[in-house]
Amino acid sequence: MKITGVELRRIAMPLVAPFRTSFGTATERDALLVRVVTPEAEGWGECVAMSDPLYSPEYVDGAADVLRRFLIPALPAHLDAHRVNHALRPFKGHPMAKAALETAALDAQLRIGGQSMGSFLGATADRVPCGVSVGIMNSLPELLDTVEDYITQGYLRIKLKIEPGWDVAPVRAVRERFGPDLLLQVDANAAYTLTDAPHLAKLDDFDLLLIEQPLANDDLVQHAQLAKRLTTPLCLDESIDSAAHAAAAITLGSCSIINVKPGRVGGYLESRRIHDLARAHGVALWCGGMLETGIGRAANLALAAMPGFTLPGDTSASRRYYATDITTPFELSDGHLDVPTTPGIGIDPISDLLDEVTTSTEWIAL
Ligand code: OSB
Ligand code: MG
Repeated sequence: MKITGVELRRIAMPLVAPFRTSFGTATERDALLVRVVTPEAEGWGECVAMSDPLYSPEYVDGAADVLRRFLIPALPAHLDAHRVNHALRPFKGHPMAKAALETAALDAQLRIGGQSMGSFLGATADRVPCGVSVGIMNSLPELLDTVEDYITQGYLRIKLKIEPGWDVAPVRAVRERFGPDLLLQVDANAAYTLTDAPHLAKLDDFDLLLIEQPLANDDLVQHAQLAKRLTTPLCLDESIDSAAHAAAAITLGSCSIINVKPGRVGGYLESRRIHDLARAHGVALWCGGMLETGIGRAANLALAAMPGFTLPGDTSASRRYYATDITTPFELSDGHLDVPTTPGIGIDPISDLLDEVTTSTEWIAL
C-alpha cells in the first residue's frame, strides 16, 4: 500500500480551566494533527509537542517544520509502521514529531488490516482505571474543591502538580481532607535539584504512590542518589525518551516506576519496547498524558490496556480538558475509560468540530 500524501493540521482548543505546572500555565491546547492518506484508508496521529519548548525541547512550530522538511519526505514507499520507524531513525531527536507520523501510518495500516490498536499492541484489558492530574492552584481551598470534584466524578487516583513553595502544604491538606485511602501522587516536572533532598523527604510522611520527575530531565544519576534518600518511590517522565534510557535508568536505580508517553519516546513501537523491558525488570508503568484530544487519547487507552500498565494513568475523560472535543468524548464510568475496539486507533474526528478549531492545514504530496 502506497502513501499518497500527508496533511498537517494545526488546531487550537480552549481548555476548560487553566492548567498550571512548574514550567508554565496553559489555557489553550495548540496541537498538530497528522493525517496519512492512502488509496484504501487514512490514519490519524496527534503530535503532543506544546507551543513552547518548556516540557522538552520540542515545540509545535518546530515539529511541523521537521515533519514537512525531513520526516514526511523520508517515508518509505510501502505503508508499514516498522518501516516508518526505521526510516525516521537517522534523524536525531524530535520524538513527538516522529510519534505523530508513525501513529498516523500505523492507524492507516491497522484500518486496512481490520485490527485494533489494542490488539496490535497486545492489550489485555477492555477498560482502564483513570487518574487525574491537578494543576498548581492559587490557594489550598481552591485545590481542595477541585480535588473533591474529581473524586466525586470517580477518578481513582489524584496527581498534584508541585513546585518549590507548593509541595508539602498542598499534599498535607489533600491527605488530611480525603484520608489515607486516597491514591495520591505528585509531579514536579523537574523543578528541584538534589540539594532539595531533605525537603523532598518531608513528603515521605504522606504515603504517596510516587514522586514524578523531581529533578532535571538529564539527571539520571542524581535521581538514583535521591531514590536512596527517600522512602517514596521515584517515577520518571521527562528523563525517559527511549527504551535505551529506560534501561539505563533501571540499571542505575533512578526510578522504580515509569510514566510512558508515546510522544516523548517516539511512538507506540518504542512504548511497547519500554513495556517489555520494564515488565521483565519488575518496574511498574502507567500511561501519562499531554492534554490530548480524543485522537491521541484513543491510542493511549490501547497502550494503557497492556498488562505492564499496573497503575492508574493520566488518561482522564475528555471533559476534564475540553468542553467540546473533536471526537465523540471519552466518558468516565466507575473511574474507568473503555479501550476502543474498532480498527486502528478506533475513533475519527468529527469533521465539523475539527474544522471549527482548525487554524491552518498543509498538504504534502508524496
Ligand atoms: O508532566 O505529566 C506531565 C501535561 C502536559 C505536559 C506534561 C504533563 C502534563 C500532565 C497532564 O500532567 C496529563 C494529562 O492529563 O494529559
Ligand atoms: Mg509528568
